[in-house]
Amino acid sequence: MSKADICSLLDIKYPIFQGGMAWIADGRLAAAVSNGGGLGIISAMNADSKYLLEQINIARKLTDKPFGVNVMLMSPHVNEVAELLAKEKVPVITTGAGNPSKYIPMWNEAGIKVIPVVASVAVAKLVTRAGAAAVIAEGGESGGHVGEITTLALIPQISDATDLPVIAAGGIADGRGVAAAFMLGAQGVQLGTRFLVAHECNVHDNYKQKIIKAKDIDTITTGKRLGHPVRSLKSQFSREYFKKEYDSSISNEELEQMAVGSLRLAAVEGDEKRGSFLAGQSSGLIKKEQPAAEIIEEIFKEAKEILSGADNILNGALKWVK
Ligand code: TUI
Repeated sequence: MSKADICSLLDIKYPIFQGGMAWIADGRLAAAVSNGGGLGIISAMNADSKYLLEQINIARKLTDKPFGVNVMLMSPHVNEVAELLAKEKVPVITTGAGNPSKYIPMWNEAGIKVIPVVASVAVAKLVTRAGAAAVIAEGGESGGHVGEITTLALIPQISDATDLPVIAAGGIADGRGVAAAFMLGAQGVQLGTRFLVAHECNVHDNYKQKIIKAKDIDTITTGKRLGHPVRSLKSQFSREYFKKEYDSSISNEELEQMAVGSLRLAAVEGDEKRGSFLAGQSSGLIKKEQPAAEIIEEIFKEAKEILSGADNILNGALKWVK
């Protein structure tokens, strides 16, 4: 069965979402991505509805294109944020770090398209039944809170498990990743780390420079002991945290306490010692800062070139196949 076209569904030009990165994805970045033809997304992170409304109004001032809001389901303010979004009727809501099923009827009644991030086939099936409009299938290569399964293995399995359009996320930063995602059965892509270095992204310059300098092996996953693994750049903070996780004399409470405030320290203060610089494995592919619109144009130009050059493969590696 062919799946709905995500661009027609959401009224966007290119099938690309910007990830809803906590402390990073604000109204200004979301508007820049939407003006560039993708779907910009504001992160509701752990903030209250007052902060979120301010960011929604900033995005509305800067763009007349559709944009989304990402709801982090572990947020202490999740209920008030969920209600605000229904009242404001934002075009799209994406969710992360949990199962959003109980909020979907309220959001759908407000005419909002709900697109949950899922990291497993089971949760993809749950949200399909609950009324989602599409799913974002996120592999463990991504930055932040991650699942176990890689993008390469996850996308085709989720694509088979739901009739909804699938947006691939995790490890994608250029046109090659986009072309591969389409071949795996995705209808679109979501990129976080690549948009973090956009000119319009307000994150501290130290954060951008760390991503631009990062090599393939420069990310690490911590937090497994507490049940919520998180991928970040290797740093003083993440190395110390990693060591303490394997030290049985350290309590879970101490570990939790250590992480409090670390995302803000990285994103706002650029604190290289105590900050937690969440980033995906695609960091090694990212070489420079650019305007968001240029990032989008470049990626899709490259994806189109690659897909039009697929004859090389058909007439080369696959030449004997009838
Ligand atoms: O949510 C993310 N990425 C995030 S959230 C975040 S804030 C945070 N900080 C510290 C610890 C934990 C969170 C930073 N980055 N990505 C989307 C995502 N969602 N990845 C995996 C999932 C997910 C996991 C379980 C989605 C659904 C799910 O369902 C399980 C259930 O509850 O049934």
